[in-house]
Amino acid sequence: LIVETMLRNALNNHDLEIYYQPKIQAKSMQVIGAEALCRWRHPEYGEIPPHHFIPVAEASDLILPIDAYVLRSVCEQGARWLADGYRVRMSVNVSSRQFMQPDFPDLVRRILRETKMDPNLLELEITERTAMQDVDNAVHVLTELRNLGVRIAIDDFGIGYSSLSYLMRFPVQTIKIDRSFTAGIQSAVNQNPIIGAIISLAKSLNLNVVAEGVETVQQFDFLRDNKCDEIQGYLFGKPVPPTSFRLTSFEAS
Ligand code: G
Ligand code: G
Ligand code: MN
Ligand code: NA
Repeated sequence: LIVETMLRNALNNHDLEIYYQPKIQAKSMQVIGAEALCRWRHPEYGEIPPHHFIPVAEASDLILPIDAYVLRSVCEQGARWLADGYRVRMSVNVSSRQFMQPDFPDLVRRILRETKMDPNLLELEITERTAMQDVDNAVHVLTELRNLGVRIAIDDFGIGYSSLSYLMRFPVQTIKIDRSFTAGIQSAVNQNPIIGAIISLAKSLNLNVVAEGVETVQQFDFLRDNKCDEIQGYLFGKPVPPTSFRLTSFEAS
């Protein structure tokens, strides 16, 4: 309860900061997207990463104004970059609770209108678990969101193995392979067939595939050779404040 009160104050005082982590297109080595990840700037404890406070927020309704604040800030940033000539696809994590709100699509519509953000440049990341909680509802909500022109990514994909047959029902454009699979890649030669299988499944459904948690050149080479479209991870960049975000391309290896 104390943490909740402190977090509520942080939200009111704008002590929640949004960091951006680059997504690199494997083929061109261009930075084509950014995932927004929030940080709590605490006066005493410094930067608190989201896994310490998002679960607390998710256990209360506090996650709703937090997610709304993040969504609005990200759209403002995306519109600003676009005005400066940079088309960056902005990805935002949506909590299960927020996704289940009946007025969530309305909230997204309102924020897009008020920030003048290009809907095609906004991607909402929904975890596989959230999408699977109530499949019929998820199909309905995702369809409404798609009708606004935003993109949908299924985050942390691959851990809930039952979902493959449902994937075809969801109007999504992207899957993000869970970090645990990337961590299992030790060399450019395949030891774990699952990640290759996920990529080919996704490709056969015409989905864009992102691998997250890429930390080594070996992992990058394996993923690029296996036709993974986009790479995200410390190899290319940690989450950074928008002023430090690199908007151009990387040298091919
Ligand atoms: O950076 P870290 O590993 O601590 O992030 C942990 C989790 O916090 C990730 O699963 C990420 O999706 C989540 N997260 C980060 N920022 C946000 C946010 O703004 N809203 C929601 N709902 N989750 C977030
Ligand atoms: O669940 P979600 O995918 O939203 O979580 C993203 C989290 O993964 C963020 O907290 C981010 O800091 C973390 N992350 C991003 N890249 C890497 C990486 O290369 N290695 C590790 N260990 N974590 C990463
Ligand atoms: Mn995510
Ligand atoms: Na993820």
